[in-house]
Formats: sequence, structure tokens, C-alpha cells
Amino acid sequence: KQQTPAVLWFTGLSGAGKSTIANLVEQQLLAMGRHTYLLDGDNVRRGLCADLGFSDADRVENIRRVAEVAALMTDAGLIVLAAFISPFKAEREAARQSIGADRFFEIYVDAPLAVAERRDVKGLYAKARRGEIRHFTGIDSPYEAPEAPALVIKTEHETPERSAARVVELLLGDAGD
Ligand code: GGZ
Repeated sequence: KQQTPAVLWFTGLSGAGKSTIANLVEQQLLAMGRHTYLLDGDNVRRGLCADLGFSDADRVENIRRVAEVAALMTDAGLIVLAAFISPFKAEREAARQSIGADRFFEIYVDAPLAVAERRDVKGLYAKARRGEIRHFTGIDSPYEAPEAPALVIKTEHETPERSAARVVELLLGDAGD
């Protein structure tokens, strides 16, 4: 049976839980025999976007490239999971356009700044507060929350497993089986 290609686009602050949830969703989809690819900062910023930093202009270009790659991968029939802060509405809307609105699912991984900062898994918020990292999202670089996401995940109030299950429901409910 053929699968419906789609992009699950996870947006939210650093430390909100995007990668954790995207990884669980991918595991579930793979277990169901779906073909997937997970794009995130770890694989994209090391190669395709190795020339980019975290200025507004570089983030815009980072997300533009990711959206184009995601569009190509959906053309190849994949379910793409994209987990990037993607802080600007305009670039997320551009991604929706190039990918196609019918196969683009915007998922807002919504953790308050205070919660993400308290987790501070990589110690980056502390560095940003000390001024050792500039242009850190939520500290001295903006994050524009989605206005009408397909799904909102409050990671403060829900387990990653439950969140992942809701993403899979969203995809299979909307995209068909
Ligand atoms: C935000 C930064 C920064 C700055 C390094 N601002 O929690 P992480 O570490 O693993 O994820 C963050 C990642 C963000 O990369 P993205 O490609 O998702 O950003 S964007 O969509 O805005 O282009 C964080 C790390 O990179 N990181 N410096 N200044 N996050």
C-alpha cells in the first residue's frame, strides 16, 4: 500500500522537546513500515548549512534550504520530520507554500521559555544569559509563535510518548492510511 508523503514541521524554542518528540514519532512510523527522514540541526547544520550561523538572515536561509530539501523528499514519497526552531512566521509560511499546504503539518512544540531554560540540557541558556552566546532564541533573538498550527504540544503537561501518539494520529487521520 502506498503511503501519503507529508512533512511534519516541528517548531519551538531550543529545549522545548522538538527532537525528542520527532524521534519518537519517527520510531512509531518506522514500526508501521513507513518510509521517513528526520531533518534537524544535528544533521543539517553540520553539512548542508555548515556555512550558516544564527543571525536572522542565516536562520532565514537555513529554513529556506530545509524547506526545499523537505519538498524534494516528499516528492520522493517520504514522510519528512523537520525539527528546527524556525522562529519566523514568514519562513514557515514559505515552507508551507513550497511543500504544499495539503501535505504540510505545522506542530507547535510549546514550552514556556522558563521551562526550556530550566531544563537547559546543553547549558546554552546559561551561556546566553552570561552573554557568551549572542542571538539566542528567547533571550536576545525573537520567536514568533504559530497562529494556527495543526497541533499544539505543551511539553510541560504531557509525556513525550503521549505527544508522539497525537502527532501520529494527526498524520494518519488527515493524510489517510
Ligand atoms: C538558538 C542555538 C543558538 C542560538 C546554537 N539560538 O537545543 P539545541 O541547541 O540542540 O537546538 C538549537 C539549535 C537551533 O538550530 P536550528 O537550526 O533549529 O535554528 S533555526 O531554526 O533558528 O535556524 C541549539 C543550537 O542550535 N543553537 N546557537 N544562538 N539555538
